[in-house]
Amino acid sequence: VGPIPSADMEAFRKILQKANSVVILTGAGVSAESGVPTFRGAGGLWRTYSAQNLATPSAFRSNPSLVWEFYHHRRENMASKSPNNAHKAIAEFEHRMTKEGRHVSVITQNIDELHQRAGSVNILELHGSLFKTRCLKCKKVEPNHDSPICEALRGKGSPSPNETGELVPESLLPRCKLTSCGGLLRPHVVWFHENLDSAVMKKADEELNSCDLCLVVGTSSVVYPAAMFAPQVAERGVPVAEFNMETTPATHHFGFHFSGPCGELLPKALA
Ligand code: BJW
Ligand code: ZN
Repeated sequence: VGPIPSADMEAFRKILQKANSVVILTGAGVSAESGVPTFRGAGGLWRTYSAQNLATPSAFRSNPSLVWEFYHHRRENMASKSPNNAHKAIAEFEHRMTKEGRHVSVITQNIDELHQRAGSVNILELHGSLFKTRCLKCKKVEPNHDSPICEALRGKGSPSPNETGELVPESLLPRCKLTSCGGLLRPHVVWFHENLDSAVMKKADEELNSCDLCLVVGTSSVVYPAAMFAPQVAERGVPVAEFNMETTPATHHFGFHFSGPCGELLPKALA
C-alpha cells in the first residue's frame, strides 16, 4: 500500500499544463451521468443476470437468443442517451491539445460510443462496440446501428426480472448479410475469458508506454487486463490521477485521487 494520493487540483493542473502526451483511461462511470447503468453499481443487473453471467462465450453458445436480447436492449437504450459533461470535456481537451501539437488518447472499456459522439478522435475501444457485429462463420466485423438489429428482436429484451419471453430461433437472430455466408452474428465485444484484440492491445501499450500523464476515470479497476494499465504507468514514475466517486483497489498506486462525479470534476480539471 502506497502513500495517500493527493486531491490538490492546482498541483494536478500544473502537471497537465506541461504534459505532452496524455492517456485518459475510462470505464462505465464516465457514462453514468448520461444515464447508462454501470456494471457493478445499482442498475447493473439485466433481469436477474450480471455481466459475469451474460458477457461470456459460454452464455452465447448455450443461449444466443438471451444474450442477443441483452445486447439489443442496451443498443436501443443508447438511442435516448447523450454524451455528458465528462465526455465533452475530454473531447474538447483533445482538440485543444492537438492544436498545440500535443497528444491525447482515450482508452475506453466502454462499448457505448459516447466518446465518439462527443467528438473524441483518438479512441481505442478495448472491449469493442455495441454497434459492431462479428460473423461467427466468416469473421467479418461490420458497423451496425440498425434499430432494431433484426425484426425478431423488435420489442424484445425487456430488463424486467419477471420477463419470461419466448426465445428467438437462431435462424431469426442477426445473420451475416453476405449472401454466400449467412452465418450467425455476435456482438463485437470482448467477453470474459476472451483475449482483447491484439492490434488494439498493441496500440494501447504504445500509448501507455509513451504518455507523460494518465487519467483514470470511472472504472472500478477490477477487470483485467485494463485494471493493470494505470498502475503500470504509475510504476514508471508517471503521474496518474484517478477520478471516481469511490476509491478502488488501484487507488493506492496513484499520485492523485479526485472524489466525485466526473461530469463535475473533469470540466474543472481539463479546462
Ligand atoms: C463514477 C461515476 C461518476 C460511477 N463519476 N465515477 C487476472 C489477470 C488477467 C485476467 C483475469 C485475472 N483474473 C480474472 C481474469 C479474467 C477476467 C477478469 O478480469 N475478471 C475479473 C472480474 C477478476 N478478464 C477477462 O476475462 C479478460 N480477458 C482475459 O483476461 O483474457 C485472457 C484469458 C483467456 C482465457 C481465460 C482466462 C483469461 C476480458 C475482460 C472483458 C470484460 N468485458 C466486459 C463486458 C464487455 C461487453 C459488455 O459491456 O457487455 O467489460 S465486463 C465489464 O467490466 C465491461 C467493462 O468494460 C468492464 C469494466 O467495468 P468498469 O467500466 O470498471 O465498470 P464498473 O461498473 O465495474 O465500475 C464503474 C466505476 O465508476 C465504479 O468505480 C464507480 O465508483 C464509478 N462511478 N459513477 C465517476 N458519475
Ligand atoms: Zn459471414
